[in-house]
Amino acid sequence: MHGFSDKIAKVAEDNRSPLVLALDPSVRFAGNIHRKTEIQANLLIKSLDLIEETSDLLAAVKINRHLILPLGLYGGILEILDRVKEAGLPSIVDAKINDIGNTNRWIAIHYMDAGFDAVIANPFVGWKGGLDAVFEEANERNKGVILLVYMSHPAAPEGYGRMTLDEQGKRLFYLVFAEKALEWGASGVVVGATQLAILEVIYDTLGGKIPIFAPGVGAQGGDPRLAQEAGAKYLIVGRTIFESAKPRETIKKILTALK
Ligand code: BMP
Repeated sequence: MHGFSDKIAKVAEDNRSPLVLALDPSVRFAGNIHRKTEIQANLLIKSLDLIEETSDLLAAVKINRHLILPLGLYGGILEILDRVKEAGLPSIVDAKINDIGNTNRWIAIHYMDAGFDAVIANPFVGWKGGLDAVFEEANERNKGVILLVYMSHPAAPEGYGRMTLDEQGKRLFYLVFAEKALEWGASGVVVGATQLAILEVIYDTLGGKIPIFAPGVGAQGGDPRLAQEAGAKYLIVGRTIFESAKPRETIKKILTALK
């Protein structure tokens, strides 16, 4: 078990919530895209307020490039990470690490040393000279690595859903990736909440040993309860909460629907 896995499991239990809040507004919501300082201020204030307002209803917070690019890792993101930590929540950086080892290592070091508890990486690049560097840096710091196994968007079958031919014969990429997650000691896998049959198959392959994080709830059409029933342990929700006029009520509605 990694520090991250224990931490998120405990917070989810204490707060009775499987929700991972993704601080991801749509472009329109963030403000006038031509006024960068206005966008930066909006995103920072909204994110800090949202964490303060909803932290007792969450299992974790996930940050993606919606915030990292405009606010800067060692700028506004540090402020947000401080707020996340003060609230006692674990943090996940969704950088979908996807490069050669040396580049991956730098990406992992920066994010982890900035304070993130877990990183998301793409298993398509493989182990040797690829994700081995990410797992090394994470293990050294007792941080988590979460692997993309099947994405939530409509084109996911073009990549994650393709057949591959290896020494074990013809197999689906997402099943190979689920096995890699077990082999490499990942702290979690991402499987779209929009893909219920695939969620179930991946859950069976993992045998409950690694938690499934399911994005795609709400804005992308995924149903939280069905995703949970199919095997998702954590539900990642972005725009539905971020853009809600009453985020606490929106979260409570989702949580009630899960019971
Ligand atoms: P939203 O709830 O607003 O659709 O946001 C979902 C979040 O999860 C986004 O950060 C997106 O990049 C991420 N995500 C996803 O939607 N599907 C995947 O398969 C993998 C993801 O990381």
